[in-house]
Amino acid sequence: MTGAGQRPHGVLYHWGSVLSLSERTPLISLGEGDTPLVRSAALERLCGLDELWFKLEMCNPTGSFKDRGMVVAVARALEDGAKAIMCASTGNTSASAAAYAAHSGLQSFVLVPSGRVAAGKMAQAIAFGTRIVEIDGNFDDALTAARALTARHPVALVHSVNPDRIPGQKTAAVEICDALGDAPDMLALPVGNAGNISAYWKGFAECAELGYATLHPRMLGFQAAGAAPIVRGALVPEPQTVATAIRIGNPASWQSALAARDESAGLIEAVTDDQILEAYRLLAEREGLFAEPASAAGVAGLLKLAREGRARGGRAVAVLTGNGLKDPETATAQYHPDVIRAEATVAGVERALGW
Ligand code: AN7
Repeated sequence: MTGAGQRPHGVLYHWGSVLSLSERTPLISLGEGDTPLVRSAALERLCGLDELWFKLEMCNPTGSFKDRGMVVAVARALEDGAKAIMCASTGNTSASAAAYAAHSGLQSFVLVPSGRVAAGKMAQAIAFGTRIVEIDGNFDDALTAARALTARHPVALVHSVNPDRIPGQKTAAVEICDALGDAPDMLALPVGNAGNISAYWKGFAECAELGYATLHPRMLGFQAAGAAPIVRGALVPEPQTVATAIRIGNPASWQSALAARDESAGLIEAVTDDQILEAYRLLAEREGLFAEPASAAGVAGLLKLAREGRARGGRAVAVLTGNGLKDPETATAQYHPDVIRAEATVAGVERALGW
């Protein structure tokens, strides 16, 4: 028991058996993992699927899937006696690193591309008291700097190149098999640095080995068209997309993403910003799910496959990787809300509504 009437929780506690922790690993937690899997209300049919489920990774404590891997990386850093951690980030990794550092009494440093991080993510980093360094360049430049800096200074690198992050993130695949009673036929998700697609594939493969699942899902990864190095097979020096979380031109886990795609008979394709924003609006308006633009890329991909006559039914899970609240500018730019003013009386509101 961790306290009066409270059961222990979190990824390290629940999934220690699949994470090969040591006896000295501190079981820190902000309540990450164990996120809901909810059935689609409307998009299932539009996507030409028999079943579509959403894995709500936006329900993690800092609002993205990054918490699953970060809790493991930070616990390991603590175990190794680290006093400070560093990462490069398009925003969500930095919010997560900053939160777990604050929780654990570690100093943290985040390198972010200047002017390209969504406002909510910056607000989180500021609130958690991390040292923010805005790099005069893009995410790929920030990651190069973070790798070199952590090799020279006594600071632990908690980016997705950290070997503890992917095992932490794979726990979401185990949860999906647990909730559905088997693996789904397909898993759709956005691809940026390509760590998550690699993590899910590892998780599903282990589920099959351990007898939790009979199926190996096809991994369906989607990059933004302006930031699609894996699709093009070449680095993208100046990646551009409204989905700033996946504005990445040189993914760290490129090779393992290709392996996940090929071993699963899956695909990694591109979706345009218009397709991403259409899926973003449909998720909110038709499902009641407010996910950030990058998260909508996976759903945009499923819609694209259906429109191109490439959907073949079956059961799919789409991972909603981050919360829409993180990027209020994109939300407000999408809509022209018809807000009416009214006097603060019943009659005034009736008049304004035309009742
Ligand atoms: C919401 O935070 O790379 O393919 O630095 O924030 O595993 O990189 C974020 C990536 C998808 C892509 N959805 O996942 C970072 C960062 C959201 C994200 C991705 C990210 P990966």
